[in-house]
Amino acid sequence: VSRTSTPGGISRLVTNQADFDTRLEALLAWEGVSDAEVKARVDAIIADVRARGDAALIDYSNRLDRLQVTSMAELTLDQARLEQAYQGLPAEQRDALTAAAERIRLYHERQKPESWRYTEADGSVLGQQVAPLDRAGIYVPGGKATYPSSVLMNAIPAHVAGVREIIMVVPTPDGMLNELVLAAAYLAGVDHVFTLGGAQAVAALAYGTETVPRVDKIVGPGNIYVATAKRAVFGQVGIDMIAGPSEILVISDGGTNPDWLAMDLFSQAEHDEDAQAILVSWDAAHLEAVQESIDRLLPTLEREAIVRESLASRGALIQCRDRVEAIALINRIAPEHLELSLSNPDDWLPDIRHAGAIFMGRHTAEALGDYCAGPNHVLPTSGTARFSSPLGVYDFQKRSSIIHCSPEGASELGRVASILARGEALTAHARSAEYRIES
Ligand code: HSO
Ligand code: ZN
Repeated sequence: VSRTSTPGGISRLVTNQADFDTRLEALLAWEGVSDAEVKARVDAIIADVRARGDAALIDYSNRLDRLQVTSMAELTLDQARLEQAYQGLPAEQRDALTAAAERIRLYHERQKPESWRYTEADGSVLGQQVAPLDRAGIYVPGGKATYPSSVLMNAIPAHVAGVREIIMVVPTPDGMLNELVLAAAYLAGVDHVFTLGGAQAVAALAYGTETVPRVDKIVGPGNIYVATAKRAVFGQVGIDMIAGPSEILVISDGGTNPDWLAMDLFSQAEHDEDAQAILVSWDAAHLEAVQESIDRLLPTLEREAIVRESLASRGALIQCRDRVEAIALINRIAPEHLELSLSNPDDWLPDIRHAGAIFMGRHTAEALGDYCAGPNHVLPTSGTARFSSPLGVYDFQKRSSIIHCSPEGASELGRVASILARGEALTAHARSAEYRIES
């Protein structure tokens, strides 16, 4: 696979090139790392936490996060501590966090599904009852990948869903604790926080210990150990998804300021070296202008090295023929974030089948959605938008079917069930149904 290197290092592709498909596939390819050695270590940690409970959590926290604790009390934060973090923030940060939380809450309130039922002519009632999970566990990464915004995005839908108890775990490597993360937990309605991380935190949430309550579902991002542990406990508990690197696909009609577009690409690329930023346009001169903006603005970035690596390894400026080709690319890539930097984004919507979140028009920078527009920023990555959706209230609820037969309804259904049951040679089923048949 040849790559046209430019000063920005970003690949330049044209859809009519003979090797376009091969090059695009190479850029999109992403293998979720699954390492046998990591798996073995994670399995051992999970088994140890199941066997020794709190004692194992204390040992791992001391060993892996370099702490010196002797009790679970030292790994537990109460509501007063969360509130203190919130009150202690500079007013500007407190206000911004509160405003974001409020908007996220309002958006997610709209997602609340209704229970429903209907009554048949014979008086039988059928329906669906929606109920929240009893307990949800939220994993928050420590260190440099700690995002207070992600605390809001994971906890608020759980809270809106009506989850009875929300438990957050966050590692404190070398005792480092992020006040914004605690403040976000306070605003989002988190009930308990344990300063635990890694596979041991996931194991504690999945199986419970003397101190950590067992949850029903674990959500939230994490490193390879956390991801591997979530995979391992799936089935014992529910999990959200195993997220890949962040991605953005921008479609531009040529009318947006190229500096804006370059910065939109950077905003995803700066997440990490594996993040993917792609821009597609049919306007060749415009693509040159964006390239010029990239080259000029790159040296001004705080995270220049990460952005350069991300753009060089997985980024692309793609020149396509027209709108039809652009739409085909969108649906093929199924991006986590899609920016439609166009004058008529509404006209495009009906043709877009796969995208985690769609940012419409020139002013809707993806960064606005990452923090405070309202919709969730936990989105399907690596093409999984083909079959999954943003994290939402529905992820913290489940449904029970409701069936209430009237005597007439049971009599009618009894006949049908009896025939089918005898066809399956399940005669107790048949007789149970037949008892309800009125003669
Ligand atoms: N873009 C990330 C979310 C995020 N951005 C958090 C900044 N902070 C999700 O794809
Ligand atoms: Zn982001």
